[in-house]
Amino acid sequence: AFNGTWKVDRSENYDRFMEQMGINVMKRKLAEHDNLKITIEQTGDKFHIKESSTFRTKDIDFTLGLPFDYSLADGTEVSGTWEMDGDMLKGKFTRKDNNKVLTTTRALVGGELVQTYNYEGVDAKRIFKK
Ligand code: MYR
Repeated sequence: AFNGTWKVDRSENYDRFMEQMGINVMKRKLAEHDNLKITIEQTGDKFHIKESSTFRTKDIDFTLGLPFDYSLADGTEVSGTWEMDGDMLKGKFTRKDNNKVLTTTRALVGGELVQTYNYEGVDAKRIFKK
């Protein structure tokens, strides 16, 4: 059900979230208009994700429940897992530089893909359309 190509439509509190992540204002301004697009291909508990944005293109493979490494567009490295909870994907990732935890979820809401983010008490959302 997550399968398809999703383009970011709008964001909520994303600038504040990135600030909490320690990203400087210049990078935040660029990231606000990153035209992020993700293509999700799920086969059983395996996911293949193609990420493309103004920053980069990247392929990611993971299996639900198995830890993997990922680097954020600003180079911050994290390691963690995605798990399925009902119809929701729940991710928990730990930054390698400071051991702090970033949690994220993906859910389908009214035909849109809603991704939430939390880091150190700050919540944000990005909402994608097909
Ligand atoms: C994926 O499923 O797309 C790959 C794994 C995602 C890991 C965590 C994503 C957090 C992205 C936060 C971006 C914040 C930039 C400061």
